[in-house]
Amino acid sequence: MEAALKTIHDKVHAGRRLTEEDALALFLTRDILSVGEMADFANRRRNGDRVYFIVNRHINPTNICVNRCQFCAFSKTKGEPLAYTMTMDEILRRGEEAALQKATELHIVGGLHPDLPFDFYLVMLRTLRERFPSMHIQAFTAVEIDYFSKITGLSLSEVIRQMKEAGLGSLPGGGAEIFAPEVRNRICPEKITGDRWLEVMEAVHAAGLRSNATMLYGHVETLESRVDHMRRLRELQDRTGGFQSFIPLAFHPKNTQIAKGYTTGLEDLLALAVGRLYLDNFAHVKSFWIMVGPKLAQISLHFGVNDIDGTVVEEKITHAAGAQAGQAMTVSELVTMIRQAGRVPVERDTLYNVVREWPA
Ligand code: V47
Ligand code: SF4
Repeated sequence: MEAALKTIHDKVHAGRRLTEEDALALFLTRDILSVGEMADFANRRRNGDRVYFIVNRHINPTNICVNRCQFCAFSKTKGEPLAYTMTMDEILRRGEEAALQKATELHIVGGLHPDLPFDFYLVMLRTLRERFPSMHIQAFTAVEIDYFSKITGLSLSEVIRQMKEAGLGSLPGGGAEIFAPEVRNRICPEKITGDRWLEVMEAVHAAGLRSNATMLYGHVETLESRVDHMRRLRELQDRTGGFQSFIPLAFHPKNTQIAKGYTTGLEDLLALAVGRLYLDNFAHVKSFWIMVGPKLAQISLHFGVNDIDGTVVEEKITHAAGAQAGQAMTVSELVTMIRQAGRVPVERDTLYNVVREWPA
């Protein structure tokens, strides 16, 4: 083992916190098996052999967005041929399908629409909660929450309070991208700053809601900016403890404004493993199988990952940008994938309560 890795290995096994230099050294090594061993150790110390998945359904009510981030192939400008906004009936139909499949979660995110009023979202939450009271609604990125505050003039805490009252259960982790301004200014100049993203999440956690955190990698960012991103997540998590899972998202370049190839398998595994090792205060590291493909997601279960998201059913954001994976997996496919990796499949709900556990 390389000398730098040996020091890190000893720290990990002693339960000591890694530094930013350690994280950078991990990103730079090609000794992927040593990194995997450490990340697997850290994961199993915390989560044992259990690997979680969820029966969920993604809904993207609109792809019309005023931001038009450079890396986003999903969004359209109002009036463009493929721009859409779902009616409440279309949203409810997806909810019905989810209920039939015994989904426990609706995952709802969309573009920043120039003229849908805040009330549209409140009515959507209320209607979904009334019709499907047993489903948890995980909805709106920090970027959308900030936008609602902008268009209404309400404070962040008031927006969150009203949404919570209408049925919002937790927030997904999108919109984080890479916090460093020099990267953000190149890939999403219109988007809220990294500071603001963190401020929104702090307010969300203060309101008693949990959330996830993502990191979009494989575009123009440097390894240092990835470490900086994770450092800021770890700091906020030390203060609030409100993040449930860390989800590195592999950049998909097709139909975007960023000329770059796809990420490699090694890069994907390192992003997940380094997340597990550096973010020692995050219980869960999730490999979103849609982004890395089911095969790599399965391998990642030996590289620090303990969650592979879920059934998903309809995925527009990554597929608009060239994702090759399907859009849906059945429970039995997810269970087989986890079992064959030698782990114990556990169906969870959004807040990581056990819905069903399969014997090993
Ligand atoms: O914020 C957009 C990313 C995110 C591309 O919290 C892209 O459980 C790759 O955050 N290539 C939204 N990624 C999706 C997201 C998410 C997904 C699954 C689970 C959870 C969770 C959160 O998708 C955006 C952005 O970072 N994204 N375009 C692209 N071309
Ligand atoms: Fe809009 Fe989100 Fe796409 Fe950016 S990533 S253009 S904010 S939908």
